[in-house]
Formats: sequence, structure tokens, C-alpha cells
Amino acid sequence: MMELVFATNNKHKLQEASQVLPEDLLLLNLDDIGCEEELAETADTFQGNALMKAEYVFKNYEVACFADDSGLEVDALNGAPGVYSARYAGEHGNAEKNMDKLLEALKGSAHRKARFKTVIALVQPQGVHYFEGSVEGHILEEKRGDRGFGYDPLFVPEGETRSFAEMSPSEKNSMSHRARALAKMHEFLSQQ
Ligand code: ITT
Repeated sequence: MMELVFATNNKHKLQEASQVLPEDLLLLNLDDIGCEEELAETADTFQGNALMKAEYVFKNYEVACFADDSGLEVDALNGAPGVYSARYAGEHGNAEKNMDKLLEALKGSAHRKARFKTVIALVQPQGVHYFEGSVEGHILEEKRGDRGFGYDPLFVPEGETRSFAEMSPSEKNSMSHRARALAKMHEFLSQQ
């Protein structure tokens, strides 16, 4: 069975990937390989950051791996928070503060179109490959739901009325940016 490490410190991403990727692929996490470091992400593109995280693990642990760099792009904010989504309000990964800052930035605005984007970098001995996924939607005026993570309580995908945080994991996975990128990676791996 093929083994692949998901280089992420985010448990929610891991959970999503384990639900989306089929069982013929043995998904390992950073704990499984004894990697306890925080992965640096100091590039200024999704692609650059995804590569940084995956290459770090590939080089130091000599295992095939992939990383996901993702974020929310809001049209009325010229694409912000974008690559800075995790630390929009300053502190890395404080979802409540990040959402409050976003609501404040869009206060009174009727233009609330946005999208989630993911770029996956897959690093194997034979080279690097990228897979992208996105989902269009809009930003609510207040948080709704308590599932998912990050900006999920504020994001309603196109054609839906509920936020990602109001959906079951499998519903979110049927349309999310991450699930779409993971499906492309799986398609690629199955043809290798
Ligand atoms: P790793 O770098 O360790 O993978 P991270 O949480 O720092 O974990 P990113 O740097 O890719 O991940 O930051 C992505 C941020 O974008 C994340 O913290 C959320 O705020 C937001 N985000 C990405 N995907 C999301 C999703 O499916 N639902 C809600 N928010 C999401």
C-alpha cells in the first residue's frame, strides 16, 4: 500500500483528507513520523508555502509527502486575507478573532463574494506536483454553525443556504476547495 505523509499541523485538514482519500492510500501524519516542529510558511503565495511545508518534511524525513496551503479570498478586500488567512488578526490560527476582523472589514458592505482556495504540493522522489481546488461563495453577516474550522461559520458556498460550519463533514467534503484538490492528487497518484 502506498504511504503518504500529510505535512500539516492542522488536525481539521487531516480529518478532511482522511475522509476524502480512499483506503488504498495509507495517510500518515507528522506524529507518525516523529516530526514535532511547527512547519514554516514564509512565502507569499499558496504555492510557495505549500512547497515549503512539503519540502521540509521530504528533505528531513525522507518520505513522500504533500502539504496544503489555503485561504479565503474576499473580492471586496482585493483578495485579502488570502495567503495570510491563518493570521489575519495577528495571532496564527485564532479563528474567532480572524472572523471578527473579517466581519468588521465588510461591515455595511453588500458586496460579499469570496472563495476558498487550496494549493497542494506533492513531493516525491520523482519530483514536485501541484493540485489546486477552489469553491465560490459569499460571506455571511454573522457566524453560523459550529462544525468545521477557520472561517467556516462565515462562508456559504454558491447554491447553498447553509455555511460550511452548518454542514456535516461529508457535505463539506462534497464541495470544498480542499476535497477538490485532494481528488485531483488522488487521480494523479492512481495513474502513476
Ligand atoms: P498548516 O499550515 O500546518 O497546514 P494552517 O492552519 O496554518 O495549517 P494554512 O497556513 O494553509 O494552514 O492556513 C489556512 C487558513 O485558511 C486556516 O487557518 C483557515 O483560517 C483558513 N482556511 C483554509 N481552509 C479552510 C476551510 O476549509 N475552512 C475554513 N477556513 C479555512
